[in-house]
Amino acid sequence: MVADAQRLARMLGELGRVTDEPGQLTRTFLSPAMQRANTLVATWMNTAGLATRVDTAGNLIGTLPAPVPTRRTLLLGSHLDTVRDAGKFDGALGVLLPIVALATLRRRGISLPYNVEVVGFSEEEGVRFARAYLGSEGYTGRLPAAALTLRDASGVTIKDALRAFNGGTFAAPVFAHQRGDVLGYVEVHLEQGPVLENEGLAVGVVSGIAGQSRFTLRWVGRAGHAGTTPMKLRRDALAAAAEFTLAAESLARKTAGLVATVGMMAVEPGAANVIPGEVRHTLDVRHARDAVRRAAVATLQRTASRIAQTRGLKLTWQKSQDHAAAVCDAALTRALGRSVRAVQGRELSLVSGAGHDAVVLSACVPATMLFVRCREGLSHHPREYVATSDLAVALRVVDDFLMTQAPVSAP
Ligand code: HGY
Ligand code: MN
Ligand code: MN
Repeated sequence: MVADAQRLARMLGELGRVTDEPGQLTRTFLSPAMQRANTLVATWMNTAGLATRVDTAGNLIGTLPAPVPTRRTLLLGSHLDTVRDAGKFDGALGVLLPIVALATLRRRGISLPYNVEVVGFSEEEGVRFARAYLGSEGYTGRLPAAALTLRDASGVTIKDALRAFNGGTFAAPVFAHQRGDVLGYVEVHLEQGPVLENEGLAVGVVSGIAGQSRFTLRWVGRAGHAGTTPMKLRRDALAAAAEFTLAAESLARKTAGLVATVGMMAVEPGAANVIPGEVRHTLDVRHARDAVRRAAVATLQRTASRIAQTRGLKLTWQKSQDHAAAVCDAALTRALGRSVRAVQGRELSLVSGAGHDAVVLSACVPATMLFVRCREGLSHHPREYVATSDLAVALRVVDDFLMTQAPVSAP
């Protein structure tokens, strides 16, 4: 497995150089780099014996049929899009690792008694349209029509982008499988946290994924001269957004398990000597328990309204997504855990604070995840890193799972 892990590391490095922004790794929904990534990964899928296609939502789908025709199918995958200035493991690991595992089985002349489908989802991070999971929602036939009107920074709607990608027309994809035919969905992903490293473990299984709410807030005050406008006469949109950002941070700091982040902020008109008249920013709120997350969102909505009123600004608060916490399928997670114990000797179960495509898949098929240790728990950062020795452990776990633990009949 060491040679396979080294090959996987090289593939991750090569894919990590396919970017929309030279000098850093950025691949966003339906971008030129995303399409080059689909082409590159499709060649690796073909080499492993998978037939490939791209659906109308931009998802790359590789299918390896069982030697004896059957409808039973195991799904593996993750996303091929990235955040801005990303690391090369987030998403890509969960697409490339299964491809290497299947290529290894093929080299050993081993076939599986069920079909395997490996999916590279086109959009999980939600960078371009501030809405995550567009790829897996499309793949599972759950892309909400209401989402298609969301616009990116240049005013292009999701529908426009999908039409352009599909040669002028767009028909949303439908899920290609009957629920009863799918043995399960397994997503391999770096942990993006410090737990495995602290425990001295290479891999762990995931019991659940935190729910997340995302919003775009727009503060409208009045631009003005920075030198001549007295402070008491200002309606400074950036000062209001800053006060809100600190209020969100303070609420999260005093609420156990809650995280709140303002990750993107656009300031208009954006000149040093002009009081900001308009600010648009995102808000991302997460917690393992939906009731806590929803209560926090309600508190922050009240806080934002109070700030806007006090400062004489207009505020609009647009929800771009709301995903309940997901519980991984117990039987599938136990099966994966048996492979972890067989390889690593010890099994650790974690809750994911990060969102994943498994959230969407878990709504329609049994889903679980394998987490892989990452250095310092760092992710969404160019220094994101998974040791090749840990890639080898993860490959051995997936190999064991495919050969011995995967359920050969759907639940
Ligand atoms: O934002 C997240 O939780 C994930 O990395 N998409
Ligand atoms: Mn990810
Ligand atoms: Mn991510």
